[in-house]
Amino acid sequence: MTTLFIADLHLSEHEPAITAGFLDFLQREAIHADALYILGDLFEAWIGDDDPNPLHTQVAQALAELHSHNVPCYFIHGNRDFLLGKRFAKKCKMTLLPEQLVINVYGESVLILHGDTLCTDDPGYLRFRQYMHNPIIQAIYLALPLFVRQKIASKLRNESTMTNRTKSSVMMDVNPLAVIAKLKENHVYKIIHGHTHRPAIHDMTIKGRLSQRVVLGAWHENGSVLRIKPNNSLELATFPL
Ligand code: OKV
Ligand code: MN
Repeated sequence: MTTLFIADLHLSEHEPAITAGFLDFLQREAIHADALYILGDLFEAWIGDDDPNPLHTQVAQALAELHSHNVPCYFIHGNRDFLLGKRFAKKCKMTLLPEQLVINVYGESVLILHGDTLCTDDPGYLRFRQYMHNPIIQAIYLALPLFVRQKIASKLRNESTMTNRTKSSVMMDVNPLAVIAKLKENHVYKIIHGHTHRPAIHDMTIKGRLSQRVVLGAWHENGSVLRIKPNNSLELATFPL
C-alpha cells in the first residue's frame, strides 16, 4: 500500500527517454499504488486540449490504464500545463484538482500544490501568472488557430529562458515565510510541492510542532517520486529512466 506523488516531468516529443521512463513507471509501480498524484508540469507546454500531438494520446492511454486497475489519478496544474482541460483529463480518466488542496493521506492532512505560488520573491513571474490565469485571456488564446497558439507559445518560452538567466537562485526558490504562512492558513503540518526542481524533505517547526515540506524532483536524467506508506513514512526516491 503506497500513495505516490510526482511532478515536473516536463514531457515533450523532444525527450522520448523521459516519456518512456514515465510509461514504465506507470506500468511497474503506479499500477500497484493506492493513488497517484501529479502535482503539475506533467507536460513541458500545453496550448490546448485540441493539440493533435501523438505524445498526448500516448500519455492519456497510459494514464487511463491506472483507472482500469482501480488506481485513482489526480492532477494539479503546473505553471506550464495550466491550460490542460477537462477534455484531456477525461481521456486520461484523471481528476483535475484545484490549485491547492488539503488531502487526507492515511489519516494525515497534507497540503498539495504545484509550488509556483510560493515563489513570492519573483513578482515578474507572479504578474505573468495572473495574466495567463485570466479566463478571458485564456478564452481568447484558445480561440486562436493552433499554429498561432504554437507560435505565441514558442516565443514566450524563448523569452522566459532569457529572463530566467537574470534571476538569482533565491528568486527561483520558494519563500520560506510564504511556506509557513501557507501551512498555518491551512492548519496542516505537511506540504508537498514541486516546481523548484530541488528535491528534498525539509523539517520545520510550525506552532511548536515538527512539520515537513517535501519538494518533488524534476524528471531529467532520473525519475523522482515520493512514496507515502500507511504508517505515514515518507520516501523521496530517484530512479533511472
Ligand atoms: C507555459 C510558460 C510558456 C512560465 C498564452 C494566454 C497569451 C495561454 C497562453 C502560451 C504559452 C501556455 C499557454 C508556456 C508557461 C511559458 C513561458 C514562460 C514562466 C496566452 C493563455 F499570452 F497569448 F495571451 N499560453 N503556453 N512560462 O508554451 O505552455 O511559466 S506554454
Ligand atoms: Mn513548474
